[in-house]
Amino acid sequence: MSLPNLAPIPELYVSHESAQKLKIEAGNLVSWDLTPRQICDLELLMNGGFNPLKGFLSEEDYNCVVEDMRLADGSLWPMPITLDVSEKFAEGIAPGTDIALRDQEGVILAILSVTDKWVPNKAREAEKVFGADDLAHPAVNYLHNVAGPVYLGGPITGIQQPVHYDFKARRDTPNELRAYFRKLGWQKIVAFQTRNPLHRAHQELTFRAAREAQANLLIHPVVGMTKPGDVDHFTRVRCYEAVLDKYPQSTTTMSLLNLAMRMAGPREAVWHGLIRRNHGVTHFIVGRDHAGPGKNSAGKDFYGPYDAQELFKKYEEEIGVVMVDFKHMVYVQEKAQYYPANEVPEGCTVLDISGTELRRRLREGLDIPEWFSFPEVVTELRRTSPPRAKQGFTVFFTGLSGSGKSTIANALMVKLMEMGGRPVTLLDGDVVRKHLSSELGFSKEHRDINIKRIGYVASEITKNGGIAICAPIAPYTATRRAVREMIEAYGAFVEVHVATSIEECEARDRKGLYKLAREGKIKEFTGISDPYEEPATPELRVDTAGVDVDHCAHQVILKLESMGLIKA
Ligand code: PPS
Repeated sequence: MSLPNLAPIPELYVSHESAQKLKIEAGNLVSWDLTPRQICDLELLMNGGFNPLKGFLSEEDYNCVVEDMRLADGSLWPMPITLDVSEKFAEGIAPGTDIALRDQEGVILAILSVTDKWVPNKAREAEKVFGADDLAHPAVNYLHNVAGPVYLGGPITGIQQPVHYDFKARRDTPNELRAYFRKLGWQKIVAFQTRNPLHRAHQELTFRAAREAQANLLIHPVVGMTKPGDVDHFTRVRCYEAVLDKYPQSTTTMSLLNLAMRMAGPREAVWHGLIRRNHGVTHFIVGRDHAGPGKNSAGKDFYGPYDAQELFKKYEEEIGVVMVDFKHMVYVQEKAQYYPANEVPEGCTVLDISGTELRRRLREGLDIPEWFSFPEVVTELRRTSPPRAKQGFTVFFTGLSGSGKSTIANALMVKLMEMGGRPVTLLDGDVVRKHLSSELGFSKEHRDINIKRIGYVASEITKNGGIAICAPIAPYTATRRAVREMIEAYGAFVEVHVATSIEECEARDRKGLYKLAREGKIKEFTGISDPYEEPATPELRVDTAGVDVDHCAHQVILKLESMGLIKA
């Protein structure tokens, strides 16, 4: 295990000439438009990052991976890499079919020769792979609410790599990294996996890890998909570039990994180890709560803080990579330097800033001390995360028809326009249905499309620094959550539940729709013949019964002030 085997590993690409020919032939095949996550998975399948996988898992491999973290042939593999598709697409596919896999612009990247098609037991997958069938886990939510219901498996013939326009020089395939290590004569390489900006503590710990292992260092950040709400990878890579200068020259390199993380804690750590082995590294830093997804729906951590280290240790030999424990580094004021938390000299003052505290300081434009981070990193973070009062945000009203959403939303819009500073757009339920969704009805499928359209427009407004006010019924929790995730990538999402009771809405019946719904003349009417799932933890809940509109809108304004989104 001590010296790396840096010989090339198998890739799934065909030769350049064959690729040209295949691409033309594949134009006649039935095609599947890959999702962003599938593109990440496909890239690592094709370039050997997921070696020994030869394609998307077959049903037998899938079952073995879910149950035992192994492929059917016994090789260690902890993560199901599956091609999930819609029921409609799956209808026309049978084992023996070849499918052209296309990126989001329609470019054919690979051919999948289907050997297996099955409907997975997603609850079982969630329990075994992620530890709980709990939608608070981002990958479990993805599994149930984003991934298609049918899985296709089979070998891949790689035609071309997914195209990246950003940071091209920093992206390496496993074989490119292996060749680089060979060329420089690096014998031991310790990799650091990260999805966050690097601050001084990270720089210290990675530097120490490399020194202790007497190894060179590979900073290997994930730029595919990370946890919803993370700092975007463009900003992070600019921050990493700045930190790279702080390491002793020629001991350290950085490469970007287009991995779609699952935040699966212990299983994910083992998976990360195997992926790094494929990239030619010998050592891997595993931290406290590695790839942790945060709290479950009962407010408890999904995994114990050292579960990932324990599982990695158990399989270390098979992974073929030595685990280096992550040392939690803290700043010791009197010594003006970083120490591992368990080695702090007695009587000294320890300083630390948590991730939550850092986000608060960025949000509120407060000081971030030099002992904590590098000025270049802070400048970069401030550039992309201006104080909240200057960022875009979305106020998303949800509630029954006739609950008063539109009226409050209108009043709020006027009040915000009176304050000035940011453009305000109102996406009212009825207005959206007229201009964006006129072809849609009120089935679950159509309501979901409608809400996701609203979410998309609101996320663009938020991204560009504006205020979006949405006021649809939005009856389903999962869809509201999907919209929240879209928006929180760019700014705050303020969910306001207009909690006027069904009795009150029906008594008001401003549009006469409840009467028609009771008479069965309008089908699938929310609250009467169609469900409304109440938000469990909205940012604000208002009830309009006996309260005037002005007061309700004022409550929202106070909430926005308390969140730092507007200044009094
Ligand atoms: S949804 O579920 O969020 O897509 O609904 P939304 O786009 O907000 O549209 C709701 C408005 O459409 C009218 N309407 C109905 N509502 C609920 N169920 C059924 N079947 C239905 N048919 C028509 C109704 O006027 C809603 O407007 P609001 O402003 O909510 O009263």
